[in-house]
Amino acid sequence: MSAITNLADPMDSLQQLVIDATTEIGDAISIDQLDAIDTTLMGRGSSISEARRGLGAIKDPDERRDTGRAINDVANQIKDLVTAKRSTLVATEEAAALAADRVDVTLPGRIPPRGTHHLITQTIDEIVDIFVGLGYTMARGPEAETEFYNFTAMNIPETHPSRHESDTLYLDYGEKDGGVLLRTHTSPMQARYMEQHDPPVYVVVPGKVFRSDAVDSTHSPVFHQIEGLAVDHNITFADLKGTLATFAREFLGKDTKVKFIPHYFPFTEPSAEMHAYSNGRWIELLGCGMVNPAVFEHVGYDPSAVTGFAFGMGPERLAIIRHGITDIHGNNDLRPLLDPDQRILRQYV
Ligand code: YSA
Repeated sequence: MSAITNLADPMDSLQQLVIDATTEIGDAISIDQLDAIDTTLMGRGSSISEARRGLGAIKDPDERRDTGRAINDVANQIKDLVTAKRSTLVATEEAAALAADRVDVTLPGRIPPRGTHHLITQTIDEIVDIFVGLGYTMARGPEAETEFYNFTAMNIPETHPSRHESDTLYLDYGEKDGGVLLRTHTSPMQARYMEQHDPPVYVVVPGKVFRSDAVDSTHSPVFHQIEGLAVDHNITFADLKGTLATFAREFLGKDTKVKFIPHYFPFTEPSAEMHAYSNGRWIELLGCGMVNPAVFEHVGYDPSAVTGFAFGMGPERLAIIRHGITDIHGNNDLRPLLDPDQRILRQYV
């Protein structure tokens, strides 16, 4: 840039300043750069302000006035050039920001991954469907249950070991009906349902249950049961066996071998367990029996007018048999069902 005071003719140097400033301002590529040029051209140490300071040294008043006017003209020209360039740069920078933020509304949307029911839920739904097909309805009950319904109404004596804290998880909700606990089976819903409904009753009740069980290949401390209850006139043990064997063949395949072995439950008499043959061994699927008349009395049914059977099955065990879920040695194992690993779960969508 020319220094006006260094040139012999100040008018020439003002002309040169405009030429140089026009090029410099025209070449600016950002507002920051333009601000810096503006300061150099018009600021305190600039040629323009130096020239203004030098005006006092011009003795001739006409020459001083003409030089002063010429300096002001040049200053105004530079100001106009900076203003024009600034609006061009603002428009360019805005256009660039808009282009960077542009949303392409024609792009295809991102499809969120689709969830599915866990295999245990699928198993429960399928089992309930089979019983609905046999004429049963479905009900649900509370997971936090009273000691009365979980044990007493099911004819389980005060001294029974399953009432101990080593087997049952008690909740700290006061002493109502003997105390509150996490239900250890779905059987309390037998009593709750019969209190609310007159016979005949054909109902299944799926739900979560809790026990102080250690995890192993067939046990989990939190698992599911599906309770079944049929109460009518003249229901016999043959009805129980026929219903449960039909269910097993429907769910596990028509060649499924099942066996009933005697067992003891305080709420059924006689009682049995049904086992299924799978993978070279028998595996217990459910407990069952003819409803004990003492249970009918607890709920206000006349034990001389009705009979019934009941069962409680474990869907986790049914799922591992049905889908061949095993440990690395090939033995049925429910632990993979408790694992949130997507690589396992995705196999059962
Ligand atoms: C029996 C007679 C009836 O008239 C009605 C219901 C019953 C079943 C009884 N309430 C009961 O809970 N029996 S049980 O302790 O043997 O459990 C029933 C089924 O739940 C078992 O056959 C098994 O399939 C499953 N099970 C039990 N403990 C388990 C389990 N599944 C996974 N983890 C556990 N810890």
